[in-house]
Amino acid sequence: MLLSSLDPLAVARGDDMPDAVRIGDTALSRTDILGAAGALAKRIAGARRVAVLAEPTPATVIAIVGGLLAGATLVPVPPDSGPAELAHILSDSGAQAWLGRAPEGSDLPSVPVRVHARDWHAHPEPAPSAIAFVLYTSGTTGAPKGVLLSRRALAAGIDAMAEAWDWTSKDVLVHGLPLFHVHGLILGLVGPLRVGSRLIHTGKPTPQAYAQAARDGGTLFFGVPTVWSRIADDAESARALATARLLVSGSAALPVPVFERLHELTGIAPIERYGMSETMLTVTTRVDGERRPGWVGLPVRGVETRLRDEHGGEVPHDGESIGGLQVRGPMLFDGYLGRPDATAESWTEDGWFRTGDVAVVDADGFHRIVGRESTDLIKSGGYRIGAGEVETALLGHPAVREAAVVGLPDADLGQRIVAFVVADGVDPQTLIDHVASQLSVHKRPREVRIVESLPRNAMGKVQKKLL
Ligand code: MCA
Ligand code: AMP
Repeated sequence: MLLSSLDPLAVARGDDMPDAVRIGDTALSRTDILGAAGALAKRIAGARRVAVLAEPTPATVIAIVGGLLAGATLVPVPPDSGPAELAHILSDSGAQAWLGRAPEGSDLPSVPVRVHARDWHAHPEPAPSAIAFVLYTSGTTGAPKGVLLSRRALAAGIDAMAEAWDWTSKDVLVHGLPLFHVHGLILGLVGPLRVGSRLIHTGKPTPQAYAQAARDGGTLFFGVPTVWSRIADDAESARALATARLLVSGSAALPVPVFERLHELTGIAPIERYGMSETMLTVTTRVDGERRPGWVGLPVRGVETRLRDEHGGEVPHDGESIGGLQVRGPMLFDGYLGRPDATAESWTEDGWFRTGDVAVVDADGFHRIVGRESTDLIKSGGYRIGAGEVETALLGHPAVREAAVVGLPDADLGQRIVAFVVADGVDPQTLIDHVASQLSVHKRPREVRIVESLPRNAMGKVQKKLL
């Protein structure tokens, strides 16, 4: 069922549902969520931009829904952001207050989220072009940029997935992903509220928690490849998922052996889908179509894709020729906050978004993601991490003279962050902890190698391919 309204909460306003969202040990009914969110929305009426410490808790669910009801722009903040990352997100976004708990070190005011408060005042639906979320995401250099996602884009992105996967109010969605990215937050929380399906958020995405959620009636499971690979290694948990309707993988490439092992253990061929913070999901395999290991499928409703070579020339869709993937469609972002330069650079003159990914498309329109154009964007555990941001954090340590960060292949994480560092008298673990304390913990190098010098070309630029 697809909604004509752009209101992301339209269905949730329908009949009550006792455990619409289960998160941790708490079950929230639709009445709980909308009543408490309504009370919060009333208190923040007129607020423009508000931050939410995106812990997987009932208070976060209510803060997000309250912000949406009030028509404010929400800035979800990773709960483990270190001081450098937190300061950047708060100043760059211009957030005026926290909804709910404020992290240490922030002097912004905080508006308490009262889970048991109720208010049923009607809030007018903001314009479709109103920005619902600013999501911070890493680029190849510099600090993360704020991706502006409108209410119109949210609705289009969620509805396209609902159509491709036949996701309806009969489903029970299960995942344990973070609530500050498109995957866990937009698809994974706003998605079920818009579609009207229940959500079980498992806190952490462990194999045991997913198996338990399957026993509790979960039908539609989301995970990043690291989650699926851990499940595929735990045959007993994997077998419990055989009762599911769909297992969906995304945010990074699902290794073919993991696809096959999951298929073997559950009897279900996983759905793979491709997207970005900037585009939400644009390509997926479908509930009623082929699910080819290593391929991400077809453009979703309203999306067009094309391949271009480095000079902007056409690349044939022959299943072999590799080109830069460009996309357009109604779920794309409205630009990077305060960064007209970066926004302009990411679009072609004729209005296509340059994903920065390299792909092939076959004659039937099936897509395979081959990799990224830049080695400076790393995908580790499904998280996108800019090498430049980690290098800046490392260079902030007094013992570090030079640093180069790369992603090396890793069986569990897809890529693992490895830092090559020229430094005096400091041990690797100290530097790992230093990055973990400045940025989100998942941005820490898993390995630091102290070296005499970094390989540089004649221009003095570090040659990462040699590392
Ligand atoms: C370890 N820890 C440390 C340190 N070392 N803490 C501080 N300092 C250190 N040096 C702690 C951590 O705090 C954490 O504690 C624990 O060790 C494990 O952390 P970590 O090793 O980082 O986690 P993991 O178990 O390896 O995580 C794997 C994961 C995670 C669960 C798969 O990577 C994950 O949630 N990925 C999802 C990413 C995602 O949603 N991406 C979507 C973006 P404790 O456990 O106690 O807290 S993509 C998107 O949105 C697009 C549009 C799309 O396509 O969907
Ligand atoms: P993020 O903005 O964190 O979602 O990161 C987006 C990037 O994740 C894309 O540009 C791709 O490089 C990668 N990505 C997302 N989904 C897939 C997928 N199914 N297969 C391969 N790479 C993916």
